[in-house]
Amino acid sequence: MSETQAYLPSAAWQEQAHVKGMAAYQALVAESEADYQGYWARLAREFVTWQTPFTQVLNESNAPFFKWFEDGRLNVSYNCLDRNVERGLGDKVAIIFEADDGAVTKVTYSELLAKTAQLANVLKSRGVKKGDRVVIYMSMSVEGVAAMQACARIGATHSVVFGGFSAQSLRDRVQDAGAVMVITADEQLRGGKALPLKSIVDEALADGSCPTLKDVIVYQRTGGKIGWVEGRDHWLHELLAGQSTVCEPEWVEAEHPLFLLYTSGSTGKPKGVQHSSGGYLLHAALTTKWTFDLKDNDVFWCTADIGWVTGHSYIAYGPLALGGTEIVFEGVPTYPDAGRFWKMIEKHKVSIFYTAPTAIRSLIKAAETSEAVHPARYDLSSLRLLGSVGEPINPAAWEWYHKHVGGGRCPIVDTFWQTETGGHMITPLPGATPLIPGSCTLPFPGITTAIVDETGNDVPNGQGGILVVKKPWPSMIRTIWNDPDRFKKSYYPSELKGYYLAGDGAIRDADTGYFTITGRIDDVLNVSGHRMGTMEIESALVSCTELVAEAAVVGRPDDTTGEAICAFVVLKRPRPTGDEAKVIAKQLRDHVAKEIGPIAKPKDIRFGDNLPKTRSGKIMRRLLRSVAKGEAVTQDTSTLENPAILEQLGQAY
Ligand code: 6R9
Repeated sequence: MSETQAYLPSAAWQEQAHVKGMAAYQALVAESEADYQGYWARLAREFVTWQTPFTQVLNESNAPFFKWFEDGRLNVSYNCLDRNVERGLGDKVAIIFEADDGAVTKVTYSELLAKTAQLANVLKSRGVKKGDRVVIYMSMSVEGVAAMQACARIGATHSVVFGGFSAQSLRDRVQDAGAVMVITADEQLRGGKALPLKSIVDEALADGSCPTLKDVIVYQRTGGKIGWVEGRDHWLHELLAGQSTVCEPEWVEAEHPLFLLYTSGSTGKPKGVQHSSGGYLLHAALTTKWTFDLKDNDVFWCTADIGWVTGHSYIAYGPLALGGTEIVFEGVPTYPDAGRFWKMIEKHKVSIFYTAPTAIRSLIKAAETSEAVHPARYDLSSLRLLGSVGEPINPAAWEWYHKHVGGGRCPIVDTFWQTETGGHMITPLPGATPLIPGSCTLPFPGITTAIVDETGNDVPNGQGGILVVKKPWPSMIRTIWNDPDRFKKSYYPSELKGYYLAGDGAIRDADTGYFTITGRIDDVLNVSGHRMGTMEIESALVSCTELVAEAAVVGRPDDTTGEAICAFVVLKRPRPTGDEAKVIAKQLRDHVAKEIGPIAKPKDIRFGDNLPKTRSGKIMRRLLRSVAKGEAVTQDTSTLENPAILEQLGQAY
């Protein structure tokens, strides 16, 4: 990696950006190093409006359960809505909503505030109180964002469940969170199709397995036919009728849980990552300003779904906290054709565009196949900044994005972060950081990422290791809901000197000190930027008890999705081949879709009479990874109990 490959910020960028040039970046880093708490306190006063100012900054007395701004009180929805209206931004467009069919609705800050307040009053009228958990199982919509804001307004803790998750996954989350309410829609529209939401909620709640659940609120999106449980189900529009558009915000402590978001770990069921109100909001707003350089006249578009953390920090909270104008898009990038993103950028004059490498890679493929959906066919001159998130962006995709979408003039911020971190951790700042394709560059000012070995000792630059964060930061995960022990074990293992363990491997360049993420070091896969535990998929497969005896799941590289899921399956019946194997593979995929959701369907399924195991009975996953990649097995197989199995596993269905 040499300096000559770097893309330097233009003079204009260095002059106009919120963080102007490398010297400004370094000054912020120096400020945070000189007085860590003072630095964060300054920003917390600047970015968050407190109803009761905090006097304490960081409380480390019960580490790793850190507390930030503990005695301060605030309301997140006040900060995102009322505050902007009070600043005179009431008539400014907060959300430009584009529906699947292209219909556009614009919502101003005053309107979003009124809608949120009404919705908050609905929640209150159904008895939802501060601290109650509300599950939101919604498509991308203004109502989805307003539902999150409404929870924040009354101090209820939301847990958004991605609309692609199955009834079983939804049930697990409602149960674990002990939710009192589910907010959903009758159906969602994606790619010209109406997909069920309410009927999945019905299935999730059918067997009375969620005793805490009282109400299901249904937003009517399509008017499609749905089932109805009297007493439990309520139409949102009926409950909204007559509700006041004023709702006094509930002032909560800074540490009050704003939301839980379930994400995959290496073992067990998905964990409910618990976030705070004050520290979380600070980092969501701060990173939106510095990383995305959000300005008053920008049109910001983050293409993530509100079911993922990116949709929380960079749709529901960060841009609204700054009074920005943003796009909320209901549909998919390939409908009506793969030019949809470019068409929308042109139509809405999007200036900041934030998406995932997997989307970029699939749009590259589409553009290379059909000239009509090539970005060159659209006027993308409104763009000034591009972003990437979710997985490493390979340099070839980076270069294409830079040249064909950004016209060679837009910096790309490759933002590394996680559900647990709440906001950006390692990222370029567009007016400061020289960019090197494939590297997320340097820590955000105040974030103390480092690379260490298994015992927590720093490794020299140029040598790979384990990515950690040395000091607690305001938007960090507070705990795993219902499982503080798992929180400690997963993120603060005793051998790492009290550092936060991210779960990724990384390397710093010997010359520049730039970070490159080398991928997960645990059994978590990243498929199209979605996190999935191999164990979760294995349990889904073996839960197909009539067919499956044993299953092992590994990842393999995939050109479009980054990683692909590869399942090795032993059936309770003789090993199938040919057409029969295809039929059973489909059955298993459908089963996984039902258990977890379609995103967890294995791309490859390989059948064996057994799995390759050591004499002590351990599945040889390293070997499975080679088989999955289609590589010749060069590893030492001398400890393998049953070498003949390898030949059977050669065929993927
Ligand atoms: C925001 C988000 C987190 C995992 C993370 C890492 C991978 C995210 C990345 C990246 C390389 C980037 N990841 N951004 N890897 N470069 N810019 O994606 O959260 O869904 O929790 O996933 O995604 O492996 O540990 P989440």
